[in-house]
Amino acid sequence: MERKKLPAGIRTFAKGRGIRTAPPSSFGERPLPRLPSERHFVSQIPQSPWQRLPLALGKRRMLPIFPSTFSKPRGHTLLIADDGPVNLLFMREIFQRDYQVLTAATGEEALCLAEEHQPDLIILDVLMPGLSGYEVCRRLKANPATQHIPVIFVTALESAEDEETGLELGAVDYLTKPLRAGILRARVRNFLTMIRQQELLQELALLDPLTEIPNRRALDRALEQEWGRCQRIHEPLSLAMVDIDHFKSFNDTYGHGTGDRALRQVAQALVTAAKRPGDLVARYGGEEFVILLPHASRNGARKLCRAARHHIKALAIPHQGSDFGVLTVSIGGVTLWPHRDGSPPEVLQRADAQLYRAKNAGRNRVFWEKDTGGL
Ligand code: GH3
Ligand code: MG
Ligand code: MG
Repeated sequence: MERKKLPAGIRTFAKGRGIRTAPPSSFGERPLPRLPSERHFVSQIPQSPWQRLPLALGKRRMLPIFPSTFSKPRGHTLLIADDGPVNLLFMREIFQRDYQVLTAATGEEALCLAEEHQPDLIILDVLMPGLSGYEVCRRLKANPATQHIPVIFVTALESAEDEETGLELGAVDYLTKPLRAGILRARVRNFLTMIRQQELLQELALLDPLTEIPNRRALDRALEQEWGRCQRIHEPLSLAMVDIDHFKSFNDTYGHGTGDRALRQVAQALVTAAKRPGDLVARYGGEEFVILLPHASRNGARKLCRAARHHIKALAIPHQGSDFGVLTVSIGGVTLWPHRDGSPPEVLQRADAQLYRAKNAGRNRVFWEKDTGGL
């Protein structure tokens, strides 16, 4: 066996803003909109990219790798901040058919709503009492919870210096009033399309194309995150390395196409076994997989891995080069308490050492650290 060198909805109802005396609308000839009901809702679940992977593909043929994450609504949420009630109403009317719209009449309110609801895009007025739009943008960009949200300034300030200031602060666009509704709608739509495409690319970069499960980069990220989480709350973390037995000879006998199909079957069998929220199955390399089981006890994790091994053997994929006549896997695992032992690279190394034992003991078995024999 090749020993590789180890590396390292909510749904809330937010109160609408009071409509105060309207200044003259700066948006041109449209008739003044009627006052809408003073309520609007948002629905958004903030998630890290690797948690959204199954949705990235927009298809259902994959098993839910992260089952808890299938509920993200596909609609976009806009946050519009403007101290002019008529402007707010006007923009809300432009967008409310296509997006969920949140409105804020002050900069402070905009900051709170942005952090709480994680809108996809913020449309920001510059001249507002209290915090100016520039200051709001500066604070949004300084806050890790909101710095990724794109900002478009829509303002009456039309000098080149003002535009430069806005763009320097990190806004993606700077539009001056008066604005045509059609132009504003098109700009926002184009930005949201671009953002979605960027997100998709980022998400695809974390997927293994053959098996459609998370790849090693996704595993490294998840392991760092879960390690930190378990360390903070004094919980155990279990990790297992899985390696297909005699896979070289399988490829030699049945061809690479059949080998690829077998890899997909093994991946799906592992995903089926590890389906608690937070569990992660990743393709680690060639014919090696990793099962990450945060919060899992030693016994629980070992039991799950034994079941997975049985399940893969029961797939009964013929393998004439194996002592068992069918395709099997060897698994090595470890359970650590991150607040007192180890590190992410070490957990991988220690699981790999157990895998090595499983291979040496005859393959098709599970070895856990401190086990005297494998099963
Ligand atoms: P052991 O039981 O000791 O693990 O033996 P092994 O033959 O499985 O291990 P070895 O590391 O010698 O061979 C791994 C094989 O996995 C070699 C390679 O052809 C195959 N492999 C790696 N990636 C892919 C892939 O994407 N598709 C296919 N079909 N085969 C792959
Ligand atoms: Mg291998
Ligand atoms: Mg192998």
